Amino acid sequence: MTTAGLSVRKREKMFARLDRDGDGVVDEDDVHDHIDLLLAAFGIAADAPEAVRFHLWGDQLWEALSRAEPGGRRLISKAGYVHLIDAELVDRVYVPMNRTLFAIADADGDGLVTRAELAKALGIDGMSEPDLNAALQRLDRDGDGLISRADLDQATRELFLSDDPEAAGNLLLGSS
Ligand SMILES: [Ca+2]
Ligand SMILES: [Ca+2]
Ligand SMILES: [Ca+2]
Repeated sequence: MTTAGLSVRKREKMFARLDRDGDGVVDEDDVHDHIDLLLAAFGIAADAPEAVRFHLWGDQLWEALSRAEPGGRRLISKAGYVHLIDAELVDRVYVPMNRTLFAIADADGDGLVTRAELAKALGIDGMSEPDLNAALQRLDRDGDGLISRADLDQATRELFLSDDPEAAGNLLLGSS
């Protein structure tokens, strides 16, 4: 089953998070302020290699979004953001960002994380225990209790692109 417009509503939510100063448009400072907030939430030092990479993805996101805005305005509207997010941009920017969070959680580097590690990495450990268990069961597609990088890649794509209300990727939005 799909719900028409669900992916639009999820993108609007992501836009609201990006608009750090809440003025209804996203500018370059919003993008990098948003990344600083993520880095702080995940305890990544501002001068760590991961932090530098996150800001490079911020630059790419900004470039992709701002180039397409009519009239050369260096501001992104909500409608512009919703329209411009596509599979290519998700794979270029959001999938590698989430892979980096995954790699931080995957301390032994075997490409698998436990549910608890993943919850921490995605900042959804504030969810209630039953919600969290249900969420992670959906992310863990083969049910072995571990989440693979491929599970997370798929969930990241679903977050932006899927209209399925049951898609595991919807969980990455968290409960807020
Ligand atoms: Ca703004
Ligand atoms: Ca591991
Ligand atoms: Ca699994």
